[in-house]
Order: sequence, then structure tokens, then C-alpha cells
Amino acid sequence: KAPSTTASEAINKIDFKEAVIRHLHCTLGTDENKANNHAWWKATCAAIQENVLEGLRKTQKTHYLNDTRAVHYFSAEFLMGRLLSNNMHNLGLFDTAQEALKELGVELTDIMEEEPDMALGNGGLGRLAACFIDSLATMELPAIGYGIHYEHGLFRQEIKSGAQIERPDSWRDYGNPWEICRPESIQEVSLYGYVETKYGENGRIQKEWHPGVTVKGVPWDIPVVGYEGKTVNVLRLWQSEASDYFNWDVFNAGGYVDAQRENVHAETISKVLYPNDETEAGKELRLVQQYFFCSCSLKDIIRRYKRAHGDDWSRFVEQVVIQLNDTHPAIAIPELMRILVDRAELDWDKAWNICTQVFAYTNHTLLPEALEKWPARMIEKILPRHLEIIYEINHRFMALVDKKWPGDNEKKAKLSIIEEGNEKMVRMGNLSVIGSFAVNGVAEIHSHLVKQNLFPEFEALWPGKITNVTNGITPRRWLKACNPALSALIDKKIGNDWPLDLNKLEGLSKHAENKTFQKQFMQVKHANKQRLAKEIKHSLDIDVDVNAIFDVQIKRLHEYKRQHLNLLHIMALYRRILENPDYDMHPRVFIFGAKAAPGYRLAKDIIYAINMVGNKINNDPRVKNKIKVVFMPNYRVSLAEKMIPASDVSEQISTAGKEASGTGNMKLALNGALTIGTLDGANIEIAEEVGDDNIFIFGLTVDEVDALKNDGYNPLDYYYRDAEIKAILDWLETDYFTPGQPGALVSIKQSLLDEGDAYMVLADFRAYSDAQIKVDEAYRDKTRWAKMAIINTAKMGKFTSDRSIQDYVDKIWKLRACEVK
Ligand code: 26Q
Repeated sequence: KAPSTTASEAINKIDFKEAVIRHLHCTLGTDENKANNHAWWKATCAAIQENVLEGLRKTQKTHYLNDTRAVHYFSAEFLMGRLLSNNMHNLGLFDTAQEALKELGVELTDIMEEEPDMALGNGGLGRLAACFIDSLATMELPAIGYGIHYEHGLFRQEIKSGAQIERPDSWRDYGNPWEICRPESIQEVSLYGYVETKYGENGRIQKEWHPGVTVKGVPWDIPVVGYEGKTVNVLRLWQSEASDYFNWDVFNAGGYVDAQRENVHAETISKVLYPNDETEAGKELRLVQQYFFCSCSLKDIIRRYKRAHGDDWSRFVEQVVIQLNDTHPAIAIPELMRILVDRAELDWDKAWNICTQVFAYTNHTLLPEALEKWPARMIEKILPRHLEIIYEINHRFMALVDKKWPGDNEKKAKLSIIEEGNEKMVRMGNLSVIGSFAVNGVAEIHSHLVKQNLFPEFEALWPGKITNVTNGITPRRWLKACNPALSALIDKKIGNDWPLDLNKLEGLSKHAENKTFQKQFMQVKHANKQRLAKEIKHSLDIDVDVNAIFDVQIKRLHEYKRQHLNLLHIMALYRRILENPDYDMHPRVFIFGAKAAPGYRLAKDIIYAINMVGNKINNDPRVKNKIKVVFMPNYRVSLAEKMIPASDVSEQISTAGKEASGTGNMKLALNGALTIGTLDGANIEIAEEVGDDNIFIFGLTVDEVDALKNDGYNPLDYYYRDAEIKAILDWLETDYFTPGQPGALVSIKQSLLDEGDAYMVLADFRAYSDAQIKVDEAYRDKTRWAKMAIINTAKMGKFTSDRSIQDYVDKIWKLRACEVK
């Protein structure tokens, strides 16, 4: 009989066991007999980290010696999730570790559950940043992620009597085994104060900012391991601390204790991640956060550049490209100008030339309420010199606009960084476009709409500057690590190099009609569903039928994403069953995961409604378990990793034109879920890949949404003309789902009827319901469904984040890979 492990693996296993035990003893001060799962987890991380750090040292040395050009990914959010499983997979140590621990009597999958998620992001944008740095390391591209070391990540969600409660997230309470503090690279950041105008000896006007406050930025490095472990890049996150010395100029000059100083304590800056999703908040601390990490990061980049090139700025743009993840880091543009003009004493044009060759900007939204604007007065108070610089940038830009469109004040008003009005506002989107050499949207249709609707004047002024880079997801985390059974099946069928070349999955297509393969594929799905069913039973005490369709909608809660459209359809099914006990449908489990921004009333009402309607349906014997509704609390990366492999149906039902891309749609399809969705964001490109027969597309298109809006959309038309819609909405007004509390769910009805149904839920309802009937029919045909599911997995090659990164490299970054030996 062949040995189960090769000789080198056996040695690795012994070494690994030795390392884990050593860390139990020497790092954690415990031993094999006393250690609990948490200690085993930490010791295992420490053993893995030894390998990670070796790769990090080699990578940094190689990049330094080769003086490589690098991309600097600026993002207020990095939604990393858990790192142990990912790092083990990328180092090729997963099996070794699993076997080693087994021999020590420890189950790896159990101890992995000890790791808290690094939830330093809200949703799609933050997770995209995490997938991108995984791909950058995998593709051996010199890159560094820059962000904020939040003490508290996105709030933990609890559900009490159906309603969302927010609790603080404390991911570092028991220490983070992956991060390394780098006190040698601390930076100082200034805030508040005033600007003094001086006249230099050559008559040149000099501006000197006398800050009111100085704070320290302490960098924490998280190693980012590429697949196969060659390149290890870093994610550098800044933590704020009180400075050792204050700048007392304001006090001395004004003779009074500046009130601002009380406003922002140094330590508060990196205390908590703002939980807003797609709504602009305008909070002072948020702007301070943005400036804080941008300023630290720029100084860090410049320090590294100067180490190699001294004061010669001429090669800066060859070495440095900075990608702005939405407008959250846009303040980096005037900050770099300040450093170049006020500190390095470059003349304006030279400085501006550098700036506009360094920055590139990714747009993630078209929603007007989500476009960042800051009151000029607020910027003036926090960053007085930066406001002057913004005005100067704008002044010169307006002159350029006047050259192109002489005397056209309408054009100027639209293109200006400053929005005039009751309160002057600084438009961060306009600043980002003007200060960058490239602008991109995140899916074809989104980029098209950025050009056509959001920035048409910029498109006319600078044709070609706005481009598309369709989003992607890392297949290492979102297939290999989260779905080991499917990965093993795929390995067996087409070989194991697909994680690096996802187009290889296409090789599964030719087996899509093979009965044996179909059976194996669906057996994996079934086993994943059993695991999720257990989790549902454990956390919510709801029994779900594993033979039912697992229909999943997981994403932040927002009206445009239309979780309430899903809910209205569930109510329709319920009503049909009550009216006709023999109503013919395959049993279905509707599973939701969603956090609502704490201040978003209607979003919270929708969560409450899902829970109350679900509770009623789940406990109504007349339903005979044909429908179950499950709201999984505290949706997060590690929960997504359990839900996605167990999904049959992927709900991607945003109003056309509103979802920039979506990335959950890609993760679900990759794991063999079929999409029911609108022609929005990346759904369109998914449909192109899988073909119309393998996706359930419904609803208004972008053009039809626009046309209906222009014709004067009236939701009451749908209410009065569709008896089912009327019955459901009226139902919400009763106390049927909220006994003793009539009207508790009425805000949903109001938003749809009285407030105009801005997201056209009622207009799409019937088409959605019809599409759901098609889903039901398809599922009943086992062979057909298996084939469709396989084709979905097979056709997802395009959506690897490696492809997205290659697009950025080719179109924008002009980077070269650097092999690390
Ligand atoms: C704004 C102001 C104040 C505080 C917070 C914010 C804030 C924070 C996060 C605004 C927006 C976000 C996140 C946006 C986001 O996740 N957008 C999503 O980005 C994905 C990646 O490109 C897309 O796939 C989604 O379509 C898009 O909604």
C-alpha cells in the first residue's frame, strides 16, 4: 500500500508539529494538555507566521534591490475576514497543518473558528480591496495596501425580537497574531490651525501652515501571502496616537485655548469604522480619518522614495502609482500638492504634473446621495491650507474649461470642484477626476453610465480618461478555501492549476451533461447544504429541509438592492399557499444575510419585516414547510464562506442602473448557484458568460427604468391593477405578522406607495414572480439544474480578481511583476 504522505511532507508535518508545540510553550506559556482551542489557534497562526515572515523578508529585499515601481492601493476599508485558512492555502501548508494537528488530537476546522474576522470594511468596496491585494501578491506585483487600523471594525449585529441591534466589534481584544507594529516608521500628521502668508526673498509668496494639533500615525503591517507563497506584500494600517509634543503655535499666536483641540482626541481618529453604506454622512471625524491615513501613507511613500533617490523628484512618477478606492482617499491629492509645493518647494506646475501622473481613481457608485461632498467650511477648519490648494486647483481648471467652452457658465458649474449654494461644498468626485490620470468604473454598464450620466462633461473634455475595469474575486478564498469538496472534485476532473488560471474551469463544460459528474457535483452541494442547515439549526433553532431550494440574498441592506422585493414575493407565495393548500411549488428556504446602517430607518424596518414575516411563515402548519425564511444574523466574510458553497439560487435583484457591479453575484455563481437577477452591474457580464439559458434574467433594463421615470412612474398603477400586489401591501398594514402591533410594518408600504417607490419595486414585481416560477420549474428537473450549475462554475473564469488586476496593470498602472526567489 502506498504511503499517504511523501517523505518531504512527513518531515514538514513533523516540523510543523514541533513549531506549534514550541509556540504553545514559548509564545503562549501553556502546554498540550492545558491548551484550549483559542491557544491552539494562536500557536498554529504563529507557526504559519514563521513561513509568512520569511517570505516577507525575501520580498522586501528583492523589491528594494530591484528598485521596483509599485502600486499603492489607498482604501479606507480592507475587509480581510479570517487569515489562517487563507495563509495556509496560499503557502500550500493546509494539508500538512491539518494532519499535524490531527496527530496532536486537534481538529483544524474547529480551531479556525476561533479567529475573529478582520471586519475593517462595510461590504463590497472593502472586500474588493482585500481580493485585489491577494491577486497582487499572487501575480508577484510590487504593491502595498494603505488603510486605517480601526480599533473597532464594522459593528456586530444581533437580532432581538426581530430587530437589529448594533454591538461593538472588538477584533483585537485577545491579540492579532498576524500584525506587526513598526514604531520605526511612525509618521506625524497635522490638523487645524491657520495659514500664514509670507513673502520670500525672491518676492515669491510662501504659505506656512501653523497646525493646531499634531497626532502620531503608528503603522501595523499585515503580511499578504500570494498563492504558492512566493511574493508576500504588506497591508499597512495606520493607528492614531497622541503625539509626544503638541504644536502650540495656535495657542501662542491667538492667546486662547483653541476649541477645535477638544473636538478630536488623537486616539479617537482610528477608533471606529463608519458603518455607512452608500450614504454620505458629512461627519467631521470621518474627514479627519481620511486625511489621517492619506497623509501618513504619502509620507511613508516619500520616505521610501527618498531613501533610493534623495531629493530628485524626477523619477517619482516612474516609481509610484496610487489607486484611490472611491473618493474616500481623495484628500491625498491636495496633500501631495501641499508636500510638493510648500515643503519640497517645487513650483505649482511641476507639482501638478507629478500629481496628475501618480493618482488614478475608481468610482463605485452613481447614487447621488453617496457621492462625497464636504462643506468648504469644514475643510477650512480642519485643513486650512488644503482648502486653499483645492481652490487653486479649481481656479486653474476653470481656466482650462473656459478655453474649451468659452463663456459657458453652465459647463463650469457642473465641472467645478466647488458646488455653490447655501453652503459651499467640495465635490470629492470632481477633485478625483481632475487630479487623476485615469478614472474607472467597476463593470461595463457602470463605466458606461459614469461616462454618460455622472461625468459626461469630463468625458467630453478628456475622452479616453474614463475606462472600465470589471471587478473580480479571488478564487483562492472564494472557491478553493471555502469549498474544499468542490475544489477537490474540480482538481480531479481538470487538474489543480485553476486557482492561478481560472479560465481553466471552462474544462468542466464538457462534463456538464455527464450523469456521473452531475451527481458528484450535486452531492457536494448537498453536503454543503447539510452543513449550513446545521448552522441554521444551531444559531436560530430553525429546521430546514436540505432537499429544498436554498435561495440566498446576502449583501448590505439597501432599498436599491431590493431585499423587500424578495420579501414581497415570499409573502405572495405564502398567500398563494393559504388560498390554495395544494399550491404547487418545490420547497424553498429563503436565506438572508444583511446589515443595515444604524441610521437607515427603512433598512432596519425591512430587517424587522423579514424576521416577523419569517417567524409567522416558519410556524404556520398550513405552509407544510414549503417555505422557510431564515435571517442569518451578523453577516460577514466568515459567514459568507459558509453560505455561498451551500446556495442554489443567488438573488441579484437591484434596480437596473443602481448596483455598480456586485461581487457576491460572482462568488455565488462560481460555487454553482444560479442567478435570478436584473440586467444590472456585473450580472450583465455574468449572463454573457453563462448564456441566457443558464441564468434567470428579469425586469426593467436601464433604458426602461429611465423611460418609465420620464413618463411619470406611478406605483399606484401597479397597486390597483395587480390584485396580488394590493393584497400583499395591505397585509403589511394589519397586525397579522406583528400581533398586537398593527402598522409596525407600514413604512415599507409607505415607501412604495406614498413616497413614490424610487427603486421601482412594484414595477418589477410581476416579472420577478414569473422568473421565480421559472426557477422552480428548472429545479424540479434535476438533470437540467445540475447542468446549469456546472456551467455556471465553468464559465466564471473572467471574474477572477487576477483578471481585474491584469486589466489595471495594462490600462492604468503599467507595472511589471518582480520574481521573488
Ligand atoms: C461614505 C461616507 C461616510 C461614511 C462611509 C461612507 C461609505 C462607506 C462605504 C460609502 C460607501 C461605502 C461602500 C460602498 C460600496 O461597497 N460599494 C460597492 O462597491 C463594490 C465594489 O466595487 C461594488 O461591487 C458594489 O456594486 C458597490 O455598491
